[in-house]
Amino acid sequence: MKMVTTVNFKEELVSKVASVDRIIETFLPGETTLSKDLAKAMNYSMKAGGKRLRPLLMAETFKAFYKRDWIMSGQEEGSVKVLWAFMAALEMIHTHSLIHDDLPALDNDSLRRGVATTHVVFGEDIAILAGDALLNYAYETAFTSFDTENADKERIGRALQILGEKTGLFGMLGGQSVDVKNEKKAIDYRMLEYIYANKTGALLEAAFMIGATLAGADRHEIFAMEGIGYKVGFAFQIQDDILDITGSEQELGKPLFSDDKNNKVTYVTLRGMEEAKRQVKLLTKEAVSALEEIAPGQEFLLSLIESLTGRKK
Ligand code: GRG
Repeated sequence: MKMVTTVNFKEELVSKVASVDRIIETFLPGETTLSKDLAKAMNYSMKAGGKRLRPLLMAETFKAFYKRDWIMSGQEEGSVKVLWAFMAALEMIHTHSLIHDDLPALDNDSLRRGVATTHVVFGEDIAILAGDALLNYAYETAFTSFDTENADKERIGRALQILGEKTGLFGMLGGQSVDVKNEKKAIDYRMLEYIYANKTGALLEAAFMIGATLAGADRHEIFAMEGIGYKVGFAFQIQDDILDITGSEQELGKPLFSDDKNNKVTYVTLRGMEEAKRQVKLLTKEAVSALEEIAPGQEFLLSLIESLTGRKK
């Protein structure tokens, strides 16, 4: 595959992730009032880091269609403020899913983002509530964008619709339910594809689609970005399967062999390690070509997508 790596990709990535961290931090709930213990549990996992991939993809897609330079340079335009709220909201939804995914009733993991999982630190009861509260707070956060001066309310409405659909029954939660119901069963490729497209792919699709929507992209462009999100999401989950076997616990920040422990059929168990690696590269190549066609000249975004094939965490 031809790598389109930008000259200082790694430095740029570090600096952009730091910007995303700062943006997210401004939307986190204060740890005040009698419910401060819940807020602490919500903030614990949000502040533990993570790659911030979804908000970063959203911001870069926004930039591609907004046709202005990097949008974290102190510009205070309404559209940018709205984008920030949606970046934080998507990361909250993603973090909610991780808190719940780690619970004893689901994967029962005790390490996430390099630190003890929320239920280990705060107890199972508060971890359940923290996941619920983060999911709700995500929408509270996204709704605040209606208060932004000169905001385009129609775009906000459409972005909310995407956020809701991609999170719920016909997105991440639906996919996760099929995954959970079929643990320890010999599922076929069709079902595996459904699970991956939804439990992992849907939020990545949302990142690309919302970024494009808030920047004023048309329906055709948003549809194309959904397709790119599908491919990136599928490749991302296959790489997750690979890393669950070949990765390092320290780099991943979560335990290895989680799939084996839970008797899960994965792309690797179904098609083999070599085919899994080949498929990650193929899907990435297709996503990159589609992006070059619909939004030419997005070097950082292309490099970011390509970097996921070799990710170790
Ligand atoms: C509501 C009971 C209940 C459960 C919900 C929806 C859900 C649990 C879980 C979603 C499924 C899930 C965790 C899918 C895996 C997707 C994935 C590979 C997550 C890891 O994402 P990264 O690598 O994580 O981007 P960081 O920590 O870097 O943000």
